[in-house]
Amino acid sequence: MKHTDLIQHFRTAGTAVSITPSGAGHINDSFLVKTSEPDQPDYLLQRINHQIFKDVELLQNNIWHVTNHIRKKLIEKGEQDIDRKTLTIIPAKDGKLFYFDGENYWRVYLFIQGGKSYDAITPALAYAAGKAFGEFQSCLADIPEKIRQTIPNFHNMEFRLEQFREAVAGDAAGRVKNNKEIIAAIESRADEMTKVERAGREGKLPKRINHCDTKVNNILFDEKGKVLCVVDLDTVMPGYVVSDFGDFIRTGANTGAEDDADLDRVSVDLSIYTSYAQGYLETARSFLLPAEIELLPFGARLLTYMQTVRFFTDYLNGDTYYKIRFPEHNLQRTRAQLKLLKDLEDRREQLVLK
Ligand code: ADP
Ligand code: GN1
Ligand code: MG
Repeated sequence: MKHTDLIQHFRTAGTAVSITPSGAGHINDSFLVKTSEPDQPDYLLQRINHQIFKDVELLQNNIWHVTNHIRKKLIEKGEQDIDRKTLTIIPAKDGKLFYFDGENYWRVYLFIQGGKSYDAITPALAYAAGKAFGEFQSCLADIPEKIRQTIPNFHNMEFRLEQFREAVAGDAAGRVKNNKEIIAAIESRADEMTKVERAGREGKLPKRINHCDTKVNNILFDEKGKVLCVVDLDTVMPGYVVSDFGDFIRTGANTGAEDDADLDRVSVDLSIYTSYAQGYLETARSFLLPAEIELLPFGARLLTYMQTVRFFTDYLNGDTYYKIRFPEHNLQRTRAQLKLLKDLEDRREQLVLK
């Protein structure tokens, strides 16, 4: 179905005049829908990857509850410009929160005008992002509706290792033999990297509503560098806060790219790390347990390790999960993440937070 036809199925205002690809996520496809009338909003049309988000209704219900809760709190605080401070779902004409065209699932959000996302940031932006993600967790702590797992075991390291071991055993793409060193690097860290799951089972770590995809480009800033809005709410679900802390460091505090071909460029930027931690703790310290705060630096290693395992598992499986831009992309991503992990390990002492 043509995108111009698709948008007709939603309760949008104005006349859609252009629909162009937007954003560079690894999972969904996004399109900016511009309308001709200056007083009408633009929209973001997204094709939901339903191979990954298998229960689209559950997914959209989660996001509906989350965005309504955030909106309610913004109103209570007397905030202005609320449509730029939370995502707004535009329902389909039949009242559903998505539209199924017989093949694909689609959703529409209000487009946040002037929102800018970065893949590389400054310490000042990192500090603001840290505060915003802390506020995000704090805001959702009392959400009355049940927020469900949109992808079961999403940040469960034990489960990710099981998937990895199955991929090694299955060797679907015949890639195991040339990558023994990576397999050994993953296995040698497996015991330490599953300690959060064990601590959770022993009742030492609580689950809270987390974002679970705190990539640096999932936060929108205004032109002055103030945080507007946290986006990409597909994976908001209960989890350990170390995950959200770690995923931001993995992406925002990397001096190179997530998939850098030049490993010399990949390392942890300590000033970004420290600024993010400072911002995050400013808004989150009041509700975090000492055990959670103590584990934050470990979270940076854990999420970098988890992403290494996830990219590499996908590589072994023959690239079935992440969008790739060239044949060995997932291997290149794996190597870059492993390099970042080693740097985080080497600088362990410098990562300790007070
Ligand atoms: P993906 O799951 O593919 O990462 P996102 O929901 O993160 O998709 O969207 C991709 C990018 O589009 C984001 O990084 C952000 O820069 C931008 N974006 C997302 N939602 C909006 C919105 N409502 N308005 C403006 N820009 C947005
Ligand atoms: C995916 O959709 P995007 O690009 O924000 C992935 C994250 C990974 C990330 C790696 C649902 O996020 O978990 O950390 O790629 N999302 C899903 O860059 O798997
Ligand atoms: Mg995203």
